[in-house]
Amino acid sequence: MFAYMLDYNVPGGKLNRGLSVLDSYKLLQEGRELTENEIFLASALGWCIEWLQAYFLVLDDIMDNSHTRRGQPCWFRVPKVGMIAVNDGIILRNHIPRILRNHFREKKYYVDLVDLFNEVEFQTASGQMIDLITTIEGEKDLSKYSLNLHRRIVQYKTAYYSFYLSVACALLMSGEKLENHLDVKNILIDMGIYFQVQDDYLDCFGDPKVIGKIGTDIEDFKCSWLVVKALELCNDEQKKLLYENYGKEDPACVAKVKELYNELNVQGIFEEYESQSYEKLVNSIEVHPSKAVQAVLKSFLAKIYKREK
Ligand code: DMA
Ligand code: MG
Ligand code: MG
Ligand code: MG
Repeated sequence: MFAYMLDYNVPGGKLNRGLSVLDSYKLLQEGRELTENEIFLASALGWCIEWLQAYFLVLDDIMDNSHTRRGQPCWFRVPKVGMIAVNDGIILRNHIPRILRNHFREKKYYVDLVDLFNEVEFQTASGQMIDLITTIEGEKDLSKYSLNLHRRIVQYKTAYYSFYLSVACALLMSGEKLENHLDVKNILIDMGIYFQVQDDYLDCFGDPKVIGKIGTDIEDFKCSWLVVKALELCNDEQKKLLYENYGKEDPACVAKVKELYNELNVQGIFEEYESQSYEKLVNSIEVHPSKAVQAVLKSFLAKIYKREK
């Protein structure tokens, strides 16, 4: 049962986050041939991030009342699992310090590594908290939704663990101190925000067969980038329609919201946002003094630009 739970929840994603530790470490070593042990350690850290991700996703799907993930039913939807998924999430999470202790206990950067994972987990959980409390029944209020609030949510719930964490792991392995790399961190946070805007877009406009999940943001009254943009663009009549239909389970209400997104050409606005963000990110990467760091950031950006999954 244990192995089944792991096989169901840990693999099956794109592994972008995990693989980026090894990729980034390689680039930071500027072409030096890595030893087998270095490859092993970078891979172990990559897997820690994938376990962290599995833990967040198992719980996120319960909280978001989602249906599918990575092309299969969400773990809590598996009949014999149900709310045992909560404990499975905790078990997935508990493996991170165990992996770290097993393989990194003797390293100079061990404490920094443990600290990093703890801090990033706290940031993510805080982001999830803001994401969730904006949707509390009886307190739903679209007038609170703004680009500012959206930014705060996605910076915390997504950017730290999805972008900063991999590169921070590679920096620690390279003997660097994280406080000397705040500029890198800021660029990665911006990249993470862009990535979550894509996720919001794909929730509504992506192909479930490709992204492996069925969107629930409209039903869940999420502070999605799409609804924030729609609120910016709509007239009074369209606003009334949004207020009446956003956050309802009824498929007819969801369809009306999607229709309005099309009317307002939110897709076109997204495409504009996508190319503008790309340009801004490239510019901020290119002013970085280190070519190796530039290569790390560019390889990360190339993985996500115009992604469809
Ligand atoms: C993802 O937010 C954040 C975490 C920490 C999993 P989300 O609910 O938009 O993700 P997804 O669309 O994958 O359910
Ligand atoms: Mg979700
Ligand atoms: Mg969520
Ligand atoms: Mg989403």
